[in-house]
Amino acid sequence: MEKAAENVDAGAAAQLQLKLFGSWASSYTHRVQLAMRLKGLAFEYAEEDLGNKSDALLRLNPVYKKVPVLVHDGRSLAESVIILQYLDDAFPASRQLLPADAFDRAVARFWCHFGDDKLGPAVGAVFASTGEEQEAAVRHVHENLVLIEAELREGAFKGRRFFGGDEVGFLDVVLGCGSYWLAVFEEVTGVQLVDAEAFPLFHAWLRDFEAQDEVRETIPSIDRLLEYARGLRQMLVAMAAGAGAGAASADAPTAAPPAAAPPAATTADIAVDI
Ligand SMILES: N[C@@H](CCC(=O)N[C@@H](CS)C(=O)NCC(=O)O)C(=O)O
Repeated sequence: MEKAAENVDAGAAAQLQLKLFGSWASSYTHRVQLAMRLKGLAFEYAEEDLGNKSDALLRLNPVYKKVPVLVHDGRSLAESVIILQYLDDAFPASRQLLPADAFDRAVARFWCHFGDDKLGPAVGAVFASTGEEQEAAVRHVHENLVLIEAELREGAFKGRRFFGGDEVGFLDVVLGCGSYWLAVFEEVTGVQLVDAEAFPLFHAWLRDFEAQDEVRETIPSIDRLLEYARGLRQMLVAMAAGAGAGAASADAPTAAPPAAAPPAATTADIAVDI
């Protein structure tokens, strides 16, 4: 297990009780890492091999068996969004990522749900498909980006630098950790997803988000992500062609979700959880 103690604001003893089980390429893990960095919370990190999950992970998250899992004072929590909300509640003196106003909090949660329920799966479908199926998936991504762009232009987030206001907040963390994959997927598939002219506000927000120190500290290098994504794409396309998981390249990443898909799955059946 890799252990990396974050060396920020070590004053509060409770912070020393935080341990995160994660995976280096997991955007859900990055959400929790980024949130703790923004809050100045020290934590221990345990890297999971998702192809050979540790007994600890299976014990701590027996329901979904996924990362991230956060252990605080010996008690564990799974699901990145639930963990983010818990961190705000459990560390009220730390920078709060959710807005203070009840309505604004609900709006942030709504768009968080949109990200996980619509935008994320749409982007994953582009990555996992080819041909006409991929063209339809790209249209679907654009339909979703139109909705976000409209909120930035004249809706709930009008005039804001970040979704959270002047600083990165809960929704920035949720949408941002995931959105950096857009450029990786564009490079690997050769399909343009975020046209700066079509989605200027979303594009500018993403560049600004990615430039933040805590974000740069959290997101792996583009080269490492590209290598991972190329292997994953190769495996997904082979599986969708009916070649079966056995045809996946030996150096393909050990990403559990694709490996769990049936050999003759159509690309529409394959979920990409990154
Ligand atoms: N909804 C979960 C998704 C977590 C997730 O999909 N984790 C992936 C890595 S990115 C995982 O652990 N996959 C292993 C598996 O599915 O067996 C969250 O928000 O935490």
